[in-house]
Amino acid sequence: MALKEHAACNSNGWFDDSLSSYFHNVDARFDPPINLPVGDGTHPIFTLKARAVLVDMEEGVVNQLLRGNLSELFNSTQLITDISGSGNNWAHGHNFYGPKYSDTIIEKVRREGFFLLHSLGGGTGSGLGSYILELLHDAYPKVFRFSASLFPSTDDDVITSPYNSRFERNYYKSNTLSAFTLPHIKHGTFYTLKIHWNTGGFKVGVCRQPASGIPLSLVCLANNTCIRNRLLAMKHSFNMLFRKRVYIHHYTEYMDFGMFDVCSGIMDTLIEDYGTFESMQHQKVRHLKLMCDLAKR
Ligand SMILES: Nc1nc2c(ncn2[C@@H]2O[C@H](COP(=O)(O)OP(=O)(O)OP(=O)(O)O)[C@@H](O)[C@H]2O)c(=O)[nH]1
Ligand SMILES: [Mg+2]
Repeated sequence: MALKEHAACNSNGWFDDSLSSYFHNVDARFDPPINLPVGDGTHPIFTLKARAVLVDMEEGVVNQLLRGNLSELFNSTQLITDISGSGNNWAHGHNFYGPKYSDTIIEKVRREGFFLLHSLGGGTGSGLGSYILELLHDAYPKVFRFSASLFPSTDDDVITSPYNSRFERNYYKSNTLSAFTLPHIKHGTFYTLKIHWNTGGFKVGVCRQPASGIPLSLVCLANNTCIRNRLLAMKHSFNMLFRKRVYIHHYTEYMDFGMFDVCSGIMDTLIEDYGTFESMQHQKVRHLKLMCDLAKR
C-alpha cells in the first residue's frame, strides 16, 4: 500500500525521504547488500527492502508471505519465527517465547524504528507483542514507541481472546508512548488513545493523496473516550470465561494464577479513568449549553 501511494506521487521512481521512512534502497549486487543513501531525493530506486522485522511464532504464516507478491521486500535476516505458534495463549507468547527470543528481537530491531503492528486476540501478537513493548521500553526508554493493535470483534473466532486482549492491555498501558487501537476491521471505526490525557487533542489533516484503495483523503485524530465502551465489552466477555475458569490451566502452565486478578484490577481502573473523563466532558457540555441559554435570554 505504501509503495502504491508513493508511486502515485513519484512517477520517476526516485528514492526520497518519505519512502525511506519505510524502506531501505539497497544495491543487491553485493553480499550483504549495500544501503544507498537518500541524497537529494532524485536517485533511482534500485532494490527496496522493508524496514520491518516479521515476528510470528508460527513459521507457516511467514512462509506464506514469502511465497507471495511481496516476498522480495524481505530477506531472511528480517524474520523471527518458531514452529508451532502460541496456541492462542497470551502467557505462552509472553512468558515462554518472550525470554527465548528477546536477544534476537533486540538485535534485529536495533536498526529500525518502533511501530508495532499486532493483533490482541491470539497468543503471539498479544503475548510476545507485549513482551516486545517491554523490551523496547527498557532498551530505548526515550525513543517513541507506536503500536497499532487490532482489537478482537464481538463475534471473534478465538475463544480465549478476552483473556489475551486483557493481559495485553495491561502491559501496553505502561510500555507504549502512543497507541492506535484498531477495532476489528469490519466495524470500520478508528480509535486513538493517548496516554497522557489532553482535552485539546484534536487534529484534522487533509491529504492531497488519498490512501491506496480509499477515495477520501481526510484524516482525523481525536482524543475521546469512546474506547471505554469497547473496554466494558471486553470486561464482560472476560468475566464470562473467568467465572467458569474456562481454559485457565493453559495459562497457569506459563504464569501465576494471581495475574488474572491483577489484570482485572488494572482494567477496572482504566475503565474508571475513562468514565471520569467522560463525565467531565458531559459537565462541560452542560455548562456550555447553560451559558448559551442564558445568552439567548
Ligand atoms: N481483521 C483481521 N483480523 C485478524 C486477521 N488475522 C487474525 N485476526 C484476528 O486476530 C486474532 C487472532 O490473532 P492471530 O494474529 O491470528 O494470532 P497470533 O498473534 O498469530 O497468535 P498465535 O496464533 O496464538 O501464535 C483474532 O482476534 C482474529 O480475529 C486478519 O487478517 N484481519
Ligand atoms: Mg498465529
